Amino acid sequence: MTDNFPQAIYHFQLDAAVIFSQPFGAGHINQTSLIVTESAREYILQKINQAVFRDPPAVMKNIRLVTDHLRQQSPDRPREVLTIVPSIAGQDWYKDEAGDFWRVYEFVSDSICLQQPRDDQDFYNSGWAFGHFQKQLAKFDAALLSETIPYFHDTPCRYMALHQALQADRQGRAAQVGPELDFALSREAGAGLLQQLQAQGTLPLKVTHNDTKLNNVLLDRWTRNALCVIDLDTVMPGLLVHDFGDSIRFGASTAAEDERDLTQVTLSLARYQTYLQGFSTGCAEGMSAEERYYLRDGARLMTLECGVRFLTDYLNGDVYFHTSRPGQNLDRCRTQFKLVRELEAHWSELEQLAAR
Ligand code: ADP
Ligand code: GN1
Ligand code: MG
Repeated sequence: MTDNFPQAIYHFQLDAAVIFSQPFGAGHINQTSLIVTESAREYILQKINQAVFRDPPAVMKNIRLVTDHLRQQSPDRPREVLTIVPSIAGQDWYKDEAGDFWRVYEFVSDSICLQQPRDDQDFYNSGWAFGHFQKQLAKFDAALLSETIPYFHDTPCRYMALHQALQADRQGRAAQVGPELDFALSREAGAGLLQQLQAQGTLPLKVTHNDTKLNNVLLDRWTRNALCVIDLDTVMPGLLVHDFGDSIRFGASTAAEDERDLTQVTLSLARYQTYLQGFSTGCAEGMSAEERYYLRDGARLMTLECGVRFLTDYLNGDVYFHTSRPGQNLDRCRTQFKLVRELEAHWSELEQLAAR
């Protein structure tokens, strides 16, 4: 007998029979469902997006290694580390007949996931969580990790993809994006700064999260303290300033990532400062003076890069990021470019904040 639940769930070692399932969360990449069993235990079932992650077993191996390492550091606090639920066959994933890869995590109990911070404290706590995450991984051997998405935060490579999309113009949309394209091209020359700083040894490669959006950290429902860093698909060698910057582009904006009214989209300096404090405290002594100095470049370039990626996906026909309405990727691109302008307008203030 079949039911309406995703059938892949029957291939995992749950504690009891499934009684409920529904699509869940606001992630742009994987297909996520909440699953509830008759003992009222909750799980997260995900179909891994194979257009994005070409080698799902390698992704899961990274996550297994990283979560094992994190758990060793806080063995008595299970809610603070993502827990993989094994398949019936004892693996960290299940591959169905169609070739799709699925995984299950325990739902982190009494947690909340935010699309925008309610107040400064929420954002401070998320910054602390991502800073602490880097600190906890400081001694992890990066050579053990597969690069799940090559050149993920290589901004010049993202520009190459934009040029290719423009050239191909598969959807005939290039004519609609003149101002956005002009903006992107006007910033292309300096887009490789972080790669240069890495190559010359000023910024060291570390094990970083690489996708530090506010909705990739869970807070405790009651205390609102940082609880658990999730979405570990892109944990790879990267730069500390990437992780700082990606959080800023999402959480220090005064509007949603896909806001259409750009007058609503501004940079909150208070939020920037609060995140900086939380992140620095979480990293503890793990942030060098050079990394601190280039935090604002991380914020600017991660925002620019994300705008370029949204624009590229719009030109390609919305094939990478999930969308729920036409034009959403172009709207997302516009908010990112507005935020780049905002960051540039406050450039010297951002340096002063970091110097404090
Ligand atoms: P995506 O890669 O598509 O962003 P995520 O792994 O970030 O997928 O999951 C999407 C959403 O599902 C998260 O933003 C969060 O709301 C929720 N989520 C994922 N894992 C858990 C978990 N273990 N416990 C509670 N909620 C979770
Ligand atoms: C995606 O998976 P999610 O929704 O947490 C993307 C990030 C982007 C972000 C933009 C693997 O993050 O790189 O910054 O959307 N993840 C991947 O919101 O590409
Ligand atoms: Mg996510």
